[in-house]
Amino acid sequence: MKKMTDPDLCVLPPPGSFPIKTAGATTSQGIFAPLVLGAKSVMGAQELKEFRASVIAKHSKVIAEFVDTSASPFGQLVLKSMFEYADKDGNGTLDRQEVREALQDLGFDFLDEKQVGTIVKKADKDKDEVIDFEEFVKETPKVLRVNLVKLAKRNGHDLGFLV
Ligand SMILES: [Ca+2]
Ligand SMILES: [Ca+2]
Repeated sequence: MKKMTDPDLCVLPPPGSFPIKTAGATTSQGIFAPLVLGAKSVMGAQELKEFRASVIAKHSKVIAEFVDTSASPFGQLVLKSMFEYADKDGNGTLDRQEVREALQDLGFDFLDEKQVGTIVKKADKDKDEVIDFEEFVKETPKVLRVNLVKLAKRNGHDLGFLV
């Protein structure tokens, strides 16, 4: 019988660190980086590779699925990170300028000033000229669905899907 009780085997640290600690640490990457890192922690490297391949192949579908899961706890977390990212002065609401910058950062540079105004107006249900988190959660999935699909068609896979 072999000895199976080597204590060293039991005290090995887990390989790598889990990328689930902070939302703020990932803001320098694509805005979807938290999504991909989240996927990384539940999938193996091989599955992730296949996931990436399928993302590239079926952008529009994946985007639609993300938008559809935005009501899930995970989707809520992503929306919260996005809101905090967009709220540059940290006052808990997004003004038109912050919305415009966030849309630019997302790569939606095809939106002109008028279109940004329309988005803000549509999202601003209580007409106080700023977007609070509740309004953001309601409107963002729709805005993302429309514009991410446009963006994906335009420039492929540079959305932070490929962390
Ligand atoms: Ca703000
Ligand atoms: Ca408002």
